[in-house]
Amino acid sequence: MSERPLYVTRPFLPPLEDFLPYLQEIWASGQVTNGGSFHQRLEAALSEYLEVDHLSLTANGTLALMSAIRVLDLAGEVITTPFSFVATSHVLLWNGITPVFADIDADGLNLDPAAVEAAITPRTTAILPVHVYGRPCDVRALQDIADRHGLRLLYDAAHACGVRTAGYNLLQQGDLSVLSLHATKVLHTFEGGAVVSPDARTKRRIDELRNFGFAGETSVVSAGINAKMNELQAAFGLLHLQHLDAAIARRKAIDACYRQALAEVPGIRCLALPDVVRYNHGYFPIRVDDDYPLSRDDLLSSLRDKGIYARRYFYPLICDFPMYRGLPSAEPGHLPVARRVAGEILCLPIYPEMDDADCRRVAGLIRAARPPASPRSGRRS
Ligand code: T4K
Repeated sequence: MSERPLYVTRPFLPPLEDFLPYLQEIWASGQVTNGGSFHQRLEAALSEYLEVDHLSLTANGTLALMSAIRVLDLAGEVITTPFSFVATSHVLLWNGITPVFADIDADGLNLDPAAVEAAITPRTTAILPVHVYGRPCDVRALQDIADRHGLRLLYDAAHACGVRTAGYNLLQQGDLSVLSLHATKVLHTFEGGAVVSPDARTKRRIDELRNFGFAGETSVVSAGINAKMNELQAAFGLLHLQHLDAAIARRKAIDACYRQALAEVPGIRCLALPDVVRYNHGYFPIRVDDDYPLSRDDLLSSLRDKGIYARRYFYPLICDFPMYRGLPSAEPGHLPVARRVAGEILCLPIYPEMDDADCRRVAGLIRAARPPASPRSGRRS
């Protein structure tokens, strides 16, 4: 009997009948988008869940970042990480801003504050760090740098929904934080995003920007965009939110299962769990180093041959894509840690629908790998 394929993630989908009452309510109301009742309810419920006061839902995380950049009035150069999904830098280019790539730290895999400070020039207006895999950046060091140099600090918290930190709220760091609620995220609305603002005034400006800049029926106060979340998405988010804690608990169990099963495998390193009150276990990255019998890419291929679709989040580095390659900060040799990590990283399947047998199957295949008969392929320097 062939075993079921496993993907790096699968969107949470409750039984369809659970969603039908929400659809019926939308149909009955006739309001399908533009700030309807589900939109308002999800904004309130998600704010409460995340313990933030000023949250704006958006159509996706990318438009949330675009809106945040506009509200902060960023220009010139913005220092960011090359080890992220490409949207993190694309939003800078779309706003006419030059991304300046700084290296990451080898353990946290987030922007290294020392590298950020070294990258500051007179044209720098902001820092755009990412809490990669929901692992918190060194928020204190980054805030200190921002304060000393008069820079804005915009967090790409696309992966950080549901992460709880001790003594501070991760989503209320810096000037603004942005979430993604894409289907691949721990909480999703098919496509979706959110901006967490520090105060009501900033939230109002984000709300205006996501709605073409309208401040009233006949008043347009900014050159806004259409970044609104519709009622179907918002209703789904409201339903998903009810299952989120259980889903994160299940993810945690899969994480523990992998750690145990991979503990003794030479050349495979699980990242240390971040120092947080609750992690969201949105990803399960491993690092594949030279002590492993296969290159990272050969391991990826051998898993795919068995129907296990792990992913190289994040390879290639953003700075290696053609639209960034020519930047001085993208030069080979400038980002040694990020480059090494991007060559070793592999994200294994993790999602609530998986059971322990799925996890042990993946780990078993990784443990059982033997060196190929022919010379290695795919190993990055
Ligand atoms: N900043 C960061 C740090 C981000 O990671 C992202 C997005 C953003 C900003 C931008 O936020 P959004 O504008 O997207 O809200 C995925 C997602 O499309 C993207 O949202 C995410 N980061 C990125 C890390 O991953 P792909 O190209 O890897 O997705 P895809 O379609 O290959 O899906 C991965 C796997 O998930 C598939 O192999 C199977 C499974 N899957 C996916 C979808 C969409 C399903 O089973 N069902 C589905 O409907 O980018």
